[in-house]
Amino acid sequence: MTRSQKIYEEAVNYIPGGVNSPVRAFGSIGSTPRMIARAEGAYLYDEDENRYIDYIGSWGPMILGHANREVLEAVFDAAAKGLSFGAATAIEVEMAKLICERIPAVEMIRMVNSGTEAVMSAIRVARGYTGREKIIKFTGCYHGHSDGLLVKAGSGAMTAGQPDSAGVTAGCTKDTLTATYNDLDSVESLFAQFPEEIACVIVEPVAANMGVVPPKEGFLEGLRYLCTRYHAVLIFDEVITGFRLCFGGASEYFGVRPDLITYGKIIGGGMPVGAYGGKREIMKLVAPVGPVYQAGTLSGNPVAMAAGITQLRILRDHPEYYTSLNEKSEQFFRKLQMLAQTDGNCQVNHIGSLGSLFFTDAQVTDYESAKRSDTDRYARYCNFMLDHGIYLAPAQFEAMFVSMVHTQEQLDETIDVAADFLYSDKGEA
Ligand code: KE4
Repeated sequence: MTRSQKIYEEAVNYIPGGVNSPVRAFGSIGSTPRMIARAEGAYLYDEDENRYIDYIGSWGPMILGHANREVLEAVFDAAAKGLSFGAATAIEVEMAKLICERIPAVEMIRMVNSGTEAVMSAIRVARGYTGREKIIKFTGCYHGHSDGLLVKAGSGAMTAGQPDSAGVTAGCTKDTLTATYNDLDSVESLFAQFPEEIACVIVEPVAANMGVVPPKEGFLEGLRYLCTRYHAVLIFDEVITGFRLCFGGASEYFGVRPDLITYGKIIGGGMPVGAYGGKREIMKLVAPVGPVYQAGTLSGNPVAMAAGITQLRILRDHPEYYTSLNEKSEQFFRKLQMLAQTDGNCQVNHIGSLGSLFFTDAQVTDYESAKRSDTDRYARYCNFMLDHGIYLAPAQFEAMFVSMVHTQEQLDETIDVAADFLYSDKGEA
C-alpha cells in the first residue's frame, strides 16, 4: 500500500470523500488520489515521492509555477507582521488600485475569499442595481457552489452527474434561467420572454468547466448587445480567465467590456482570494456605502494580499511572460490536436494556456457536445498519464493549465506520453 493510499484510507473517515473539494477525489477516473506533499516549478511531488508534471496548477492560480520565490518571500514577510487584523490595511488599497488602473471595466473592486463568494456577491449587486430578480447562466458553466448557481452547472457537478445539487430549494433556483453556450438565440429568446425581469447574464467568457469551450466569433459581443439593449448587467466570470489569457483577462483579450467582473485563483497567488468589481455606479451600491450587503472576516487578508499583489505585479510588469506562455501553449495544444486527429475519437479545444482533450468524434462547442465524451476512455487516459508522471485534471470536464515555467522538454514529454496512450488504447475498454 502506498503512503497516498494509506493516508486517503484514513481521510475518508473524517472528510466527505476524503477531500475538501469533490474533483480531488479522483471519483470519475476510479483511482486513489495522490496525496501531494510539495510542489516546485511545474512539478508536484506526492507522499511517495513520485514526481508529476502538473497541468492543474491548483486549478489556475499557479500561473508562475509552484513556490515562486518572490511570492513566497512576500508571504513570509507579511506573515511575520501578523496573519489577520480584521481592519483596513494599505496593501488592500494597493491591490484595488493595481487592478482598477489596469482593467478598464473595473472602476471599483471588493475583495472576498473565493470565486464562489465573488460570483454570489456580483449577482446580488446586479439584482440590487436593476431591481430585477431573474438571472441567465449557461448550461455547463460553473460559477461556484452558491445555491442559485447550482443549476445545470459544470465542473465537479457535471462530472458527478449532479448538475443540479440536492439541498438546493426550488425557491433558490426559480429565478435562474439557463441558456446554451455559444447560442445567442437561446439568450435572446429569454430576454424576449422576460424583457424587464432579467438582472444579469453571467458567463465564463471562455467556458472551462465543461472542459475548455472558447466563445464562437461574436458570442460575447452578442451578449454585450443584448444586455445593453435590455438594461441587464453583463457579468464576466473571470475566475479562470482573469490574468490568464493576458493581464487584462478576457475583457481585454476579446475587446468586450462587461459591467462586472469576478475574479479568483490567479488574483490570490495561491492564497484564498476572490474579488468582484466593475462600474462605479454599480459597485457604489455595496455596503457600507450602499444597500447591498456583503461582508467577510478574512476578506482582504494581508497575507493573502501579499501573495496576490506580488503575483499580479510580476504579471503586470512582464508582458513578455504572456507572449512566451501563449506561444509555447499554442504549439503544445496544436501538437496534441494533431495527435487527436490521428485517433478519430478525440478532440482538443484550446485558447492561450487553457486546453482540454475530449474523447469524442465531434467538435465540442457546448454542454451537449461535451457531454457526449467517452468519460471511461478519459479515465484510462488520465490514469495512464498519472502512471507516467503527468498530472492532469482527474475529470473530463475540466481544463489543462500551462504555467509560465513549463519547459519545452516537459511539454514534449507530455506529448510523447499522450501519443503512447493513444497508440496503446484504440478506444477499447
Ligand atoms: P472557488 O469558489 O472554487 O474559488 O471558485 C468557484 C469558481 C467560479 N467561477 C469559475 C469560472 C470557476 O472555474 C470556479 C472554480 N473552478 C473549479 C475548477 N473547475 C475549482 C476546482 C474545485 O472546485 O475544486
